[in-house]
Amino acid sequence: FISEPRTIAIVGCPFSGGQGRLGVDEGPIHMVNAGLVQQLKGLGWEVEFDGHHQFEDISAQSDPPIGKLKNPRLVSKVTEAVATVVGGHAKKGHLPLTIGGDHSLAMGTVAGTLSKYPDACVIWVDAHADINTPETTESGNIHGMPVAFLASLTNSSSLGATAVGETQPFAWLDNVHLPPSRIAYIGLRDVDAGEKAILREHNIAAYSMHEVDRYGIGKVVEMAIDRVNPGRRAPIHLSFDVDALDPTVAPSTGTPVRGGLTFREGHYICERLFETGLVVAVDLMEVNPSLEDEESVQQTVAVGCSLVRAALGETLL
Ligand code: NNH
Ligand code: MN
Ligand code: MN
Ligand code: MN
Repeated sequence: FISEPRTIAIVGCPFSGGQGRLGVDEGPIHMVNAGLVQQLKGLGWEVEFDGHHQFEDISAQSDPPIGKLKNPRLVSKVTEAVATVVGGHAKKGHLPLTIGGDHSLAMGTVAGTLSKYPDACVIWVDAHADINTPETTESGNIHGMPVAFLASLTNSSSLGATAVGETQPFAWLDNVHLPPSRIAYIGLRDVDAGEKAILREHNIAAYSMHEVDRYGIGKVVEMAIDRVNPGRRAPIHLSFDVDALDPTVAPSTGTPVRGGLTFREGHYICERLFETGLVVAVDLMEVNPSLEDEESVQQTVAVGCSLVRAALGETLL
């Protein structure tokens, strides 16, 4: 049984180093400026927000690729810091709400959640599986890899050699382990060939848009919870990539994929997870206010805020 947090700690993460498109670092700033703090207070929460997280800067010259991985030192440093911050809030009994920024940040958020709740499970809502390894990645973008690191499908030694005396990027994650049996995906529709093999090999619960069409979102959410949380007692970390939504609903994101979740399907997932009383941490990632026109940006920011509210208790009645 989880004693219900009464305080939300907003962790704003203006970070874009896990992928190549500038602007996604502006996502959390826009969401907070849209009134997120007041909106959550309006739901009855205490809200802590001490400004956006300031990340250490590592210049591109001092962070050349390792193998195919881009910005490995930067992403490792930033996500390690996020793990400490998120873990700290969770340990105080607060509910960390992390606003990205790109989805590589979830290496930090999920690690932080596990530091307080070792038996937590993760519901990953995304068009993409984000489970590439340094071997399978085609893009080299680390936002396509967080689940592989969290689930120990890869580790820092598989990156290959770094300079003598340098700490191996992602070594801090080597002792973090989210069992593959405690990950469920909803909304997938753009999964790389290597990722499909990994999902199959590890028998990971994955509900793509095909399953959403076939069973309906209501059934899919129950199936997802039952797979990762059969007794319905374990804490749930919700990691929501806004690109899970259809691009007509959330256009301002770096890798939109058509055929996504409707506005209601996205919100239903959040509402239903909140109803379980088991949600201990929420991520809302990949809102990029520099993409598409002003109306699209405003629409995407607004839908990001409303998904967060749904995950934190807003009801229709
Ligand atoms: N699978 C691709 C990659 O590894 C795309 C990942 N893009 C995302 N993930 N937006 O959520 O680069
Ligand atoms: Mn706190
Ligand atoms: Mn993602
Ligand atoms: Mn995605």
